[in-house]
Amino acid sequence: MTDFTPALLDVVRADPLCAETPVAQLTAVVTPAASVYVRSNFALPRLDASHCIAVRGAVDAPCTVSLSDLAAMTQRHVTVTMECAGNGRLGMDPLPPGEPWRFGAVSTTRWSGVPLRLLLDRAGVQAGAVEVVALGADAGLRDDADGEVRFVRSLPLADALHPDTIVATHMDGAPLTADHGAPVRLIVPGWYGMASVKWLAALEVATTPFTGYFQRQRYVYDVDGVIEPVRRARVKSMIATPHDGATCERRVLVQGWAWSGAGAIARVELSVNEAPVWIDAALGTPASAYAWTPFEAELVLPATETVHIRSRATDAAGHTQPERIVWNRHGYGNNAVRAIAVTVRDAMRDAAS
Ligand SMILES: Nc1nc2c(c(=O)[nH]1)N[C@H]1C(S)=C(S)[C@@H](COP(=O)(O)O)O[C@H]1N2
Ligand SMILES: [Mo]
Repeated sequence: MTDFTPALLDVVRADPLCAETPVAQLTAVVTPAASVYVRSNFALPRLDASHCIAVRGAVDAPCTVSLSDLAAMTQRHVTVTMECAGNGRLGMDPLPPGEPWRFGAVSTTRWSGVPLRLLLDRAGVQAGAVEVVALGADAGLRDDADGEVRFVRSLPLADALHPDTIVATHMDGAPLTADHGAPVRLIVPGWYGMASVKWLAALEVATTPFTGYFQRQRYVYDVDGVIEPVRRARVKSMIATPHDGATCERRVLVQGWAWSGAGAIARVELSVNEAPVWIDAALGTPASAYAWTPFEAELVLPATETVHIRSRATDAAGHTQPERIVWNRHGYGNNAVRAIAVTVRDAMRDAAS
């Protein structure tokens, strides 16, 4: 059972719900709440208003935090572009197992809640702590694990203590919906979505690195058995208008978004029909340090019927989107340059004139 409205999402899997943001909804800075992509690994846990978060482990004073405790604390609002690490999996060949996401498992949302740090400070993190383990209330069976697996993820202590890592209760000013983690979830800006644990049930301060299923068996780049954890989002861009498959005039305003978990976007370039020349797009101001950066450029397309347009982003840390993705076993982190195809209106007439 989910509470989604199918018309506002492109469903990849119905139960548990995995659904993409429709391309047409990716033209706004903040994605309309009903169209924010959903990625759930297990059946929805139904939590009510009496839900509390347990704070325990290597802390001086273990405690439980109720929803009214949270409401009484200092609120923080962060606008965050969140992308599923599996976004673009369908662009990998051969297709790895996992949800076959196209390119809409990314959204930008204004989240509100309490800095995780306030909860940790209240409990008193002890010396020797290295990570904070966030436990979701959802669990289920997996083909490659024994017994029930719970959705549990750890964060390095420094990321957990960052003032913009929040325990969120609201999106877009309204209480979280069940699919997005009601009544409370973690939001970890800059990281791929798996770090933002929904239906947050407990926080455990740990003195050794956590090795659970969703830390070591999933959300890892596995390239020929060499394992690298999936953490911050790789630099990426997407063209939002015109959209893939659209018909447009020869003179066309190309607009889109670029983001990176490693910092600000420094440059976005466009190319037409695999031409080796890249054209710089103009960058707009992002809504926050964690929100995607708008870009645009006016292009004059060749008078052929089908034209391919590509975008390539570079972040302030110097990472540029690769031409081709390094294939990995679970199909994560596909940030390769992608071409959209458009049909040029009256290409033949224009060519003749
Ligand atoms: N408890 C729990 N938290 C979770 C998940 C989950 O299955 N269970 N999925 C994660 C993944 S993989 C992503 S991409 C984001 C998606 O958040 P959303 O559904 O609100 O867009 O939630 C993360 N948090
Ligand atoms: Mo994800």
